[in-house]
Amino acid sequence: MKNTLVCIFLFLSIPLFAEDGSRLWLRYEPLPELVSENYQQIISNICPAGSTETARIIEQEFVSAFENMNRRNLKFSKIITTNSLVFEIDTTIQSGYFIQTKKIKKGTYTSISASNDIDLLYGMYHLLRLMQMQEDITHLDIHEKPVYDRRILNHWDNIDGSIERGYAGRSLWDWDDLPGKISPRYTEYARANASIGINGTVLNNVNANPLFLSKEYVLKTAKLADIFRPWGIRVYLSVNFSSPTALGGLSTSDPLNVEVRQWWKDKAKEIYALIPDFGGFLVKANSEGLPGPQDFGRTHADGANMLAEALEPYKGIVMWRAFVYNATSPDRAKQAYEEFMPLDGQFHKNVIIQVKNGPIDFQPREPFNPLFGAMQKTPLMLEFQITQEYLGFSLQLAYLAPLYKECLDADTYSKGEGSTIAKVTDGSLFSQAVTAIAGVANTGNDANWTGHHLAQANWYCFGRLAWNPDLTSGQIAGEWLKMTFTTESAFVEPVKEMLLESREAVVNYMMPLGLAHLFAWEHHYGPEPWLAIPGARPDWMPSYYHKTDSIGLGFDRTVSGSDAVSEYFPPLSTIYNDITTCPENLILWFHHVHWNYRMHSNRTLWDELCYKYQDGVDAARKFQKVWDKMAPFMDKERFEDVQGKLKIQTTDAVWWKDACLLYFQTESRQPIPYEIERPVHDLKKLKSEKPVNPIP
Ligand code: GCW
Repeated sequence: MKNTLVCIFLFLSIPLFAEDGSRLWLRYEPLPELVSENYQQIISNICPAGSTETARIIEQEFVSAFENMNRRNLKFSKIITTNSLVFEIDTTIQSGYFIQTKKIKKGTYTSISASNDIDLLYGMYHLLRLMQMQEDITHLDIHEKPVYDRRILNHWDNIDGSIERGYAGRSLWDWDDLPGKISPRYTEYARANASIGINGTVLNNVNANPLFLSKEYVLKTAKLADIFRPWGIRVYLSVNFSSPTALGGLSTSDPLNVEVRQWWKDKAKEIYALIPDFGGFLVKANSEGLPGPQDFGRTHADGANMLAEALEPYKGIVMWRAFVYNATSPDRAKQAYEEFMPLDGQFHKNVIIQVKNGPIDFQPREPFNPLFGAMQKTPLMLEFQITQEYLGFSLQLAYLAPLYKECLDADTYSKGEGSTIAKVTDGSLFSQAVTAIAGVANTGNDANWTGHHLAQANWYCFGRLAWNPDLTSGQIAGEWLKMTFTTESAFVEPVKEMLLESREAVVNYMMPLGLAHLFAWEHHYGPEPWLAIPGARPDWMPSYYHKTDSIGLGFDRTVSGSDAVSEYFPPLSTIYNDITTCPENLILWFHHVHWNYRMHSNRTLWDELCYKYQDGVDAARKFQKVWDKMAPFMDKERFEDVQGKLKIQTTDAVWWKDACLLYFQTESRQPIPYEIERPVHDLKKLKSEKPVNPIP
């Protein structure tokens, strides 16, 4: 009874201060008295962590977090005593860290051990996470090590401070002020990443401005590298393939030209003189109008290997993107495979091919890219998109862990059953010198970093899955909610449920059953399934993807169609090829399905489509109701901000449903089932208005 009263008192007495979201999941709010008392018994002093800058960070972070959570000072002790927290360097540990409760004379102490101070930093964040979640830390025996060596954010940030596909303000990097003036956000950024194990950042857009390789900008980059280094974060740069011409004044950028090769070697030398731990280059070449080796009749391998050679003396890597497609291809989904498979085995060992999760482009749902598992003699890395280019920008809730997991857990069957993409890319199925994973960042200079408060969860879950792809979406959502809001289960459980359903809701009201790319082509926010601009690239038009006609809907990628199914290993190729075994959530990706085809529900395709769109809208409405009850658990600011966004989401879900159903109905010529809400939009009007970009 007494405890309950204390809890109630505490709950009521904690002022719900205005929060702008800037503290992310590192808020370290005061803990309930009982929990705190227990923690203070287990940790009452801390032994210095060493003499490096990282050691200082570890001490400062832990002490200040501990003091905030427990309202009690933490003393330093030179010797290990009962209830010490000790950071131990142990060079026999191969990877990761241990957190253990160890015996000493009459008591115990908590030890975090690792072979280097960066892993100690990760261990420290793990312990703080347990405390923020109010977990029991009495008997700890934890060993954690990351699955991927390089866990990297890709920033599509431009030199002028804008961000391609960024929806959370402008770039975090103030290039004009660097290297002289330093924003405090640089350290906060590094800290947030370190707390979730991210250890690399590509600072600039893959549509790269050659100026980033100029001495002036390398100096600016070097400053950021200095700030990030003690947090275990290396910097990388996206490079423009024609830099030797554009920046170096050479007459060609041909990768087999001796002077061009020398130019890159000199450039690498210059970079490493300033940034000794520089990570390497990310390259988008011969894609969407960017220059590349094919401009000179050379291959991707020729281009990548030239850069790899320049970086090799310094242990730098080349992340060469497989995101390629051209306007004349009859099936864009096949192209990366067609261009890259013949090159398998031809890349230098410090090249890794960076492949988007799906064969097209970060759609709400795609099958996995068939290059995974197929390219067995070349290291491959996944590229996920954290920024929600195709999932409602920062205006809509779409928790992306389920999307990432769907891909990581997908079985490629490349070495028999169980050849998941996680295993294909983590080096356990095919030995590879480098393992890595990348996420296109959703951060910007908005106070809350990600525009939508709940989109912070996507940054968080990317980091957590890059560390351990076996974590479940629910586990990660639970951690994030507890740290970012409160551990109250009346909040955590329903909101977790909402997060877990949110990506499927977006799929349903935008592009259910395997549909893709029905977006307004200028900005990818609203629906424009009818779009067909004469003279425009056909593969940028929705009609290229949905192929609707009076017979049915969907892209025939079977053996009698584009034959994209054959890029997958059996039995997947056969499963996808057969309409009766193809998973229904991808049926329109692989088949042109008759409007009256009977789905598993026994509804016709047309009716099922209508129900799916309705499901999406219903889910968005449900999210509003769930959230409306959450006011008592947080500050007014974050509550109302999310409430406002969920309202936009519902309105836009209805817009999507109406636009797509009304448009497809012109081909299906069937009535919308009576259980489905009547459209509130008018097709003619929708078609006559350009969908507005809500975050220009
Ligand atoms: O999805 C498309 C985006 C482009 C992006 C490109 C890519 C950076 O619309 O904005 O360019 O993918 O991944 O290279």
